[in-house]
Amino acid sequence: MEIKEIVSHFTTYVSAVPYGNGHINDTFLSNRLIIQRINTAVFKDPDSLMENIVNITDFLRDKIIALGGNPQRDTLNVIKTIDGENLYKAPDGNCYRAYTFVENSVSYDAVNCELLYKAAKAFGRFQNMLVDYPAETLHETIPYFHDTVKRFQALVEAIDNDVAGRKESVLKEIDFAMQREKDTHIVVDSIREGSVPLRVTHNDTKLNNVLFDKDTDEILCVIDLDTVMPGSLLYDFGDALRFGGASGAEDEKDLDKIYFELDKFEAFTKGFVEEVGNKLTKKQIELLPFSVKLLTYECGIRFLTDYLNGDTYFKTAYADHNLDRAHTQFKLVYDIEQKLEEMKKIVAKYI
Ligand code: ADP
Ligand code: GN1
Ligand code: MG
Repeated sequence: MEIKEIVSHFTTYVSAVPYGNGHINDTFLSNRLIIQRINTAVFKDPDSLMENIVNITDFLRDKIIALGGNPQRDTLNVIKTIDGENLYKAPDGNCYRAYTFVENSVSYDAVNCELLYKAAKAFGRFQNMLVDYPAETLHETIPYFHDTVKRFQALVEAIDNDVAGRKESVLKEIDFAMQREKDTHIVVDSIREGSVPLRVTHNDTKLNNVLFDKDTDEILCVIDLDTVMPGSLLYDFGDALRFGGASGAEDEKDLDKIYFELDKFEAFTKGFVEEVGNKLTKKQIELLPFSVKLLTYECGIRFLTDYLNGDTYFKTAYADHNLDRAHTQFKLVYDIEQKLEEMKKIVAKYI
């Protein structure tokens, strides 16, 4: 399908350029709109997904206006098709949506402590603004998204099926994952018991899902709302530090360059606790450092599973891309394990 044709369902076509570097959707910028092909292999019910996003952004817009903010920059804004639909469904089955382009904004793939502190505040405020959102009206866009027990089962299935014939080449990585199976139950069980409450959370708090002002680095908004669903604050905290606390890129090949940085952990913890600290239960506080290890492990086993399945989920640029990503995540897990005691002390400093 021609991009020109797609754009014309939302606005006048001028030109279109690929934009950003997410692993899931295809993003274009055209005539001051962000146009995205929704990855329907990942999000199987795009209508429900868009219903979530329209409702969430409407809710956020009302709050931002009430607080005297700028709703054009402080939240995403969905642009409907010229026929008034949330999505353009192309004859070839692909689904597209549009947002207004947040002008003069930037998202970062590598961050310093100052930006991390700000990003933590952005995710914390996002969480606070949604605290009274009617969670029961949200569709679960990816069921069991952060259910580590189910993620582990998916890995076991991928190992058993070995569809891409890659199992023999990753026995060490499989062993690393297997040794930590007992960790997979901890947060899931705490949610079931009620010591960790279910909230509306973002669930994909990678740092490049926050937009900053290009000139001042002031926080603008949290984006990539596809996975906003009931979850745990621990998921948002852990996933943000999985990415933000790493010393290098998610696909760095030189593992000597990959370790977990405690100053980044401290910067993010400070910002997050300043915003949501008063909402944390005793159990959540206890599990904050562990959540970073868990979410990093979860992402690592997801990359490894996708590698074994023949790279069907995450976008990859070369044959071993998912394996390189799994390696950085496992290296980080190992390093976090050495630093957990230090991390607990840092949490105690801010609670
Ligand atoms: P993915 O799910 O593939 O990660 P995102 O929704 O995060 O897709 O978008 C990819 C990138 O596009 C973001 O990291 C950001 O840089 C940019 N982006 C997305 N939406 C906007 C927007 N409304 N205004 C400006 N930039 C945006
Ligand atoms: C994906 O969409 P993006 O690139 O922000 C993934 C996250 C992973 C991340 C790893 C819907 O995030 O869960 O943590 O890649 N999103 C989805 O980089 O699976
Ligand atoms: Mg993204």
